[in-house]
Amino acid sequence: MIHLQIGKIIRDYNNFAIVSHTSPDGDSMGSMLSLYSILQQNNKKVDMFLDDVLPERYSFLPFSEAIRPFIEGKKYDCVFALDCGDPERLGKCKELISKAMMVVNIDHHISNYLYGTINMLDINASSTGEILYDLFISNNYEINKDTAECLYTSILTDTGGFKYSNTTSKTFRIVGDLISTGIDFPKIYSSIYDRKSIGQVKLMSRVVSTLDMALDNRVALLSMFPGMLKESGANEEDASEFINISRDIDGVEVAVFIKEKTNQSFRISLRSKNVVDVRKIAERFGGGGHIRAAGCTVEGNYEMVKTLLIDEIKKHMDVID
Ligand SMILES: [Mn+2]
Repeated sequence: MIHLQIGKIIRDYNNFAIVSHTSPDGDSMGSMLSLYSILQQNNKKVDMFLDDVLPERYSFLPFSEAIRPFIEGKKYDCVFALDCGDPERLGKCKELISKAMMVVNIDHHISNYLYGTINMLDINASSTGEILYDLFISNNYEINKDTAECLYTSILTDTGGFKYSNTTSKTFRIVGDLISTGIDFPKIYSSIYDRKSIGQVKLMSRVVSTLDMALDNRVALLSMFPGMLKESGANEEDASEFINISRDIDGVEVAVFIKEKTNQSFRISLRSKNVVDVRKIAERFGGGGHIRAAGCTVEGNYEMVKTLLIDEIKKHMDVID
C-alpha cells in the first residue's frame, strides 16, 4: 500500500524538502504546512520552498513563516512535491526535484505527469489535503490542532467552501474529524474569504468593466491587464476569485478569465457551471485542470486569443445543444 510505502520513506530518510506550485492557493499552502508539521513531529529535518510571493490571506496558518523562497544550490535526499501536476509549475523549485534521490509526488489533478519516484495520485480526492489526511491516518501520525487547521484550509479552499462537486461524503467525514480537534473553523473561513482591500475592490471594478458575453450569453469573459493592477494598487492574488462573478451570471455555462502576463502571453482560467468539461478546452491549449475548473496559457494578441478561446468553447457547447 502506497500510504505505508511513503510512511517508510518518512522513517528512512532524514533530510526533506517540501515544494508546491507557483501562484500558491489554500490547498498548496495547507498541504505543505500540514506535512511540515507532521515531519517535524517525527523529528525530521525539513525545509519548505515556494518560488512565489505568499498570499497574505494564508499568513494566519501555522508555520507559514517557515516557507522560504527558492535558494540556489540546496540538495535534499527526499523532496515532496504537493498539489502540482507539472514540475514546470514549481518554478525554480523544479531544480530540487532533479537533484533529489527520492521524489514523492502527491496530487489530485487528473493531468499529472507522474514525475515522482513515487506518485500518489487520487483524482477523486477534493484536494491534496484530503489525500494527506489519509496518509497521516494510515501511518498513525497524530493530527493535532495545527495540522488540522492546515488540512481544513486545503479542503475548504479547493472545494470552494464545500460547494463544488468534488466535495464527497468522505470529505465531510474528514472535515468532521478535523473540527473535533477544536480548530476555530469560522475564524479560518473569515480569515480567507471575508476580507477585501480597497485596491482589490478598485481592481474588481476595472476587471468587471471588461465583461464580454459570447455564444448567446452562455459564455462570459473578463480580462485583466498589468496596468489595472498598478492603477488600483492591488496584486494578482486579489483577482483569484473574480472569475466567479462571470460564472454566476444567469444563463452562463462557461466563464473565462483572461490575464495578460506579458505582452502577447495570456494566462487563461476557465470555469463551467453544469455541463462543459473545461479541462478538455484547457488541454487543447496545453493546459489542464478539472472538469469544472481548468487553466492554460495562450500566446498571441488579445483579440486573437479571445477568438481562439470562443471558437474552442463553441465546439464543446455544440455537443450539448
Ligand atoms: Mn489542489
